[in-house]
Parts: sequence; C-alpha cells; structure tokens
Amino acid sequence: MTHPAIARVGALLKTSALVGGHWLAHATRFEVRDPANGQLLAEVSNLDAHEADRAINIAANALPVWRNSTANERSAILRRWYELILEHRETLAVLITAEQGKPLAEARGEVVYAASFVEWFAEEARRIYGDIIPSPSNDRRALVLRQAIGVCAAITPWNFPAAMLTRKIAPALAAGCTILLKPAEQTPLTALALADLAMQAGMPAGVFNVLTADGRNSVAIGKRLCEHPQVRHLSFTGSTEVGRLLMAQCAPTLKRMSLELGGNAPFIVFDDADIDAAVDGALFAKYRNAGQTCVCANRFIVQAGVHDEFVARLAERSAQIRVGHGFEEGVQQGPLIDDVAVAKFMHHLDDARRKGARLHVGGVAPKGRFVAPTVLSQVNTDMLVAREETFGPLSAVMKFSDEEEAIALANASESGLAAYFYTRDISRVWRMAEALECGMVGINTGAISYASMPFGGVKQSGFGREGSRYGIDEYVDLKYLCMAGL
Ligand code: TXE
Repeated sequence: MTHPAIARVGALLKTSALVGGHWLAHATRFEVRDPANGQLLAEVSNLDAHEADRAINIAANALPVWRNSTANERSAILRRWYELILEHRETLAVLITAEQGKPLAEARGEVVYAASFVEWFAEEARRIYGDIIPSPSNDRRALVLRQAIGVCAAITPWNFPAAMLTRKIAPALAAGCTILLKPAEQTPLTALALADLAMQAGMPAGVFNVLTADGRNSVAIGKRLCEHPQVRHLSFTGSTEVGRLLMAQCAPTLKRMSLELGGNAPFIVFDDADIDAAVDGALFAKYRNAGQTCVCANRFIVQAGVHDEFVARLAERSAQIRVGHGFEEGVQQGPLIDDVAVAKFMHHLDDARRKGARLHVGGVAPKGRFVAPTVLSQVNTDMLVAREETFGPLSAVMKFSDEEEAIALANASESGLAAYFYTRDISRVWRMAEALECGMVGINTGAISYASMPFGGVKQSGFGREGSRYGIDEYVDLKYLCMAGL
C-alpha cells in the first residue's frame, strides 16, 4: 500500500539519483521508510563508488561553463530555485515529515529556513568581490581575486533534510563550483525533490549532482569523494567520529574541508535572569526536532537561587509536549530517527539515573521510536548526558554557585558549537560571551539560526562557517596578482 504522504507528493517524488542532469534508471535500490512506523516510502537508487567516480568526472566537465558564467546568471538561477522551493513548500514539508518524522508545522518552518539560504546566496553570488592592495612600490599593483574552488562534495545528515543541504549547496553554486551531494540514507527524497526544483530553475546539467546510497554504499562513496583528486572541497555535517574519518581520508589529496560536527551546548541560567524567557528559550533550544539538533541545549547549567524553580517549570512544560506521528494535528514532537537513536537516548538516561540523577518527568520506556520528553536534575560531569550530545529530548540540569564555576562547567567539553546564557547583567554578558569556547552564543535567546549569520563551531565541533557573507569563503580560493612594469 502506498504511504499516504507519498500519495500527496506528486511529480516531486524522485527516486533516482541525479547525475549529469539525468535521473539514473538504476536497478539497485534501497528502501526509505517512515521513522514513525517503519512503513515503506520509496525505493531509491543505490549508487556505488564506481558510479561516484563517473559523477565526479561529469561534475568536473561541467565546471568550466558554470565557473565562467556571470555572477548575475548564477544569481538569477539561485533566485528562481528559491522561488520554486517556496512555491512547493507544502510538498517539501510533507516529504520531510514522512522521511524524517518531525511535526509538519516544524517541517514547513524548515522549508522556509532552507529556502532562506538559497535567497541569501543568490544575493551573495553578486558580491564575491576581490581586493586591490596598496602597492609596495609605484611600478607595480597588487590585486586579489576570489575564484571558485572547483568541484565540491557535500555529505549531509538526516536531521534537517532540506536546510543542511541548501546551506552547503547554495554558497558552492553561488561561487561557481559544481557539486556532488551525498544525502543521508534516511532522507534522500527531500534532497532529490530540491535537486529537481534546481533543475527546473535552469541549473545546467552536471552542475548539481545527487548521489543517493544506502548506509554501506555511503561509506564507499564518501571514501571516493575524499580521495578523488578532482574534488577540491568536502563539506560534512554529521557525527564527530565520521568527521574525523573523513578528514583522515582527505589528507592524501590535501582537500579543503568544512566540518560541522556534534555539539554539547551549555544553556546557562543565572539568578538574575528573566525566568519566563529562560524557560521558553530552554523548551525551544531543547525539544525542537525532538532534540535532534546540533545546536540543541544539551546541558542546563542553572544557578542555585533559581535552580529549583527552573527545574519545576521546565518539567511542567516538558510534560505538556504532545508526542505523536508528525502528520497528526497538534503534535509537537515526532519520533527519533531510528532504533540506534532510541538506544542512545535510553543508554544516557539509564547511565545518569544509575549515577544518581533525579528524574522529574518522562523517563518511561519508549513506544517504538517515540520517547517522552524527560527532565533530570543533579546531573554531574561523570554522566554521559553531560559529556556527550544525547540527540534526543532529554533535559539534563546541573547546579552552579558562581560565574566562574558556570564558565568552567560550560567549557568542560571538547565540543564547541553553540552556547546559551540568560542574565540581565550587561557586564556579565560581555564576560560570558568572551569566555565561552564555542562558535555561536545565544544571549537571552534559545533561537540563533539565520541564513545571514555565521553558523559553525570551534574545538572538536569542527571548522568553517555556513550562511552569512563568510559562508562563501569556504568555496573560493584567493589568488594574488602582482602586476609589474607599470
Ligand atoms: O551520523 P553520521 P548518524 C550526531 C548525533 C547523532 C550521531 C550519529 O550525536 O546521534 O551523530 O548520527 C554519512 N563515510 N549527529 O549516525 O553517521 C551518512 O551517510 C562517508 C550530529 O546519523 O555521521 C550521512 O550522510 N559518509 C549532526 C552522514 O554521514 C558517511 C547530525 C551523517 O551520518 C560515513 C547528525 C562514512 N564512513 C548526527 N558514515 C549534526 N552536526 O547536526 C556515515 N556517513
């Protein structure tokens, strides 16, 4: 029986890989299933490393034409792509909910967020300026060009099937690079639909290629993308372990990389904070996408004076979150992506409880892949919930007494993606903002992601920035010209 969501998708349902502007009639396929109930959604082309090689050659052949197109031409195609994404917002949202599980309202929001990167980089495409550097002598002039880096590869995760993709693809295309995208095996349908819209927008054949594959073939394709000398840049968002492996695989060809890896965001609440705002911010920062967000609050670090009130209010609000299938009306939290994610959630919960954490709400056995929003207090740094990202709806609260202790706790992690803190003290705002070891700070807010802002981390959360004017830097090389004899 056809999945009801698939019946609503129509012509935007693409199940074949896109290489060189052609949808591959491919015999070998893998299954994509609804994470909520395991129902089959579609069978998608399962490419192998040999086919990845072929696609790399095609992307390399397409490079000269695309790189030499004018900035206005690239901008216009991206702009059209942006408009088409918004026109098909509902269908794309249905695909996201079907293959990723998040509530439909959140999926709609993701489509708009994903589109905003395409809009942003449609504009940035026209602003890839060079420089003229003051000359060391009067007989010469010095210039800097910013040129497309070449063929680029992107490996994306499943948690934001649309946004993770556009924030890599749009700047690469704006800069004049050609692209090989390997989307997550759980969520290839959104990627293929977006690629279809890019083709409709006028993207020349071979400029934007999508290599779909199951988990096993993804590893093989990933290796080829890393090792192939014609691929000049690899952008990856995913787990820290895979990021490390890809970096090692890229070493022989000295490929440039952008890595956006796991986070372990501290969310600090001081005694002088606006507690209503802090609880609202905490709910958003923790439970959006069922906690499967790299910037999601992983450790609540709360000052002694407001600790009990904060925990009580967080627990009360967490208990009200409606969990269910993403297509059900009024549902606020969908399933986790797979059984491995559920097992990780339960492992972190059991570990914390065994080591003395106090359970306030949730903590019940999962129903399939649905887990209840859960709040723990008396968490300490020995517990997995504090040391690693849970990537699920588990709020782990720790208590602190002074600012110094809060900073020490917050920075006691090898991750450094996002951090949040709530205070009304303006001088503390600066001290904290400067002391936190991370790439992004939310001050009195739990919502920080915009296409116009630089997204990325420090320490073992990776390097490189996505979005903003800095996002283009990942996809250009600088070339210095020294002109003499003038
Ligand atoms: O990630 P993987 P998983 C974190 C989060 C989560 C954990 C595991 O903590 O619980 O990672 O998630 C491709 N060579 N994040 O297992 O395996 C894979 O096909 C080449 C944080 O889903 O890293 C997919 O396209 N590619 C994160 C992508 O890597 C490989 C988002 C991500 O999968 C590969 C997701 C290999 N050897 C998970 N192995 C974030 N930063 O937002 C896998 N892939």
